[in-house]
Amino acid sequence: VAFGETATATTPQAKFDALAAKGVLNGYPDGKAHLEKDLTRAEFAKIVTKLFGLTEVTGKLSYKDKGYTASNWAVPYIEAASAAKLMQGKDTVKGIFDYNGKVTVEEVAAVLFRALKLETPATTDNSASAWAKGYAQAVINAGLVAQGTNFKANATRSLVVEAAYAVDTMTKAPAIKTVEVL
Ligand code: 6LA
Repeated sequence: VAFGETATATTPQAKFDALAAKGVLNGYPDGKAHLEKDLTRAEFAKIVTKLFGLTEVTGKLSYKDKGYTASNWAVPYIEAASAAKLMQGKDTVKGIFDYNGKVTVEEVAAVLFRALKLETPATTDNSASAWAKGYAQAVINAGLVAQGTNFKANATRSLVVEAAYAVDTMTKAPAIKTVEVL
């Protein structure tokens, strides 16, 4: 890597390592990334908090799920993502977040759409549910998730790592400076 350049990770494992070094993700106690595993909505809220530099929120319990108490490790992250309006839960009428449920690709798309303030595309061509079609298309168009992805499926750690790495690269890219030549 030449002076002034940043190494670009190309494999999911290298991207995981780069994000782990920044504290966005943690490996498992066995020291492995387990990129093949699914992740829960609680785990995803933690990644969202770290990736977008949100402030953890304590002393607030916005949801009514069983076990959603002050001693639940995920609460500060879920509250942070909710306060930032990046997550709102599965059922706003009943106040259910579903923190133990697996996060789906379309839910990941919804969060990235909101966080990055992506544009709603005029047309869509993807496998997402009706509520998420626009979000899915926006992340496809932004190059964050591949077009052929099953958006209704659970998101693997590998998919989340790839998308998070792309977001981190996008948002941390240095601004191009224009130099006036006299
Ligand atoms: C209440 C609602 O309409 N929820 C939508 C959608 O907004 C939710 O997005 C996230 C990312 C969330 O905000 O928690 O995941 C769950 C989604 O549930 C959807 O309704 C089925």
